[in-house]
Amino acid sequence: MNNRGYASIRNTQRNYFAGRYLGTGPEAGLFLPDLEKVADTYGLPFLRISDAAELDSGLAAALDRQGPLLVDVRLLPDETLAPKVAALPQPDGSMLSMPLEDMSPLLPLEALQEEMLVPLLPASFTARNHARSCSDPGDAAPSRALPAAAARLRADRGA
Ligand SMILES: Cc1ncc(C[n+]2csc(CCOP(=O)(O)OP(=O)(O)O)c2C)c(N)n1
Repeated sequence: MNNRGYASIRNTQRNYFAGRYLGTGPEAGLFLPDLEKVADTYGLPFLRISDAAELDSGLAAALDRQGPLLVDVRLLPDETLAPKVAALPQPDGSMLSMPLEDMSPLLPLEALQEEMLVPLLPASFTARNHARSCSDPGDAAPSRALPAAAARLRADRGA
């Protein structure tokens, strides 16, 4: 899976360090070998899947093959990773580490509480207080799409 470097580090540097990239990929001094040449060096057959439209046929061709095959699946280098456990910048400059059950984009507090069997941890409340008072909440913003998704999930479960 080839996102030209380290997408999660790129994501962190984009979100927390205003896109000042270091060591994330070719854009920031990280050398990445040409995988076709790597395959050739080891005498391996090689296949590149360049975008989603090629995924089905590419994977089918790869799985049809006997023996080793190096498959270079190209991903979007800047894809936003979600849901994920985020550390949320606070107004005082500190970072708030979120509990595993409370991933970003954040659900509305009530939706999260409804899903949980045990009480929420203090960070879940702190994060939402910050999101309300912050003019550019970034990662901390509760998604508008997610309350509807949570409602559909509950309806599917018959809850
Ligand atoms: C043992 C260890 N070392 C370093 C890290 C820091 N780290 C987090 S994500 C990451 C890059 C992962 O790259 P890759 O597996 O290519 O996944 P991508 O981020 O590109 O999706 C690193 C080095 C870590 N989580 N664990």
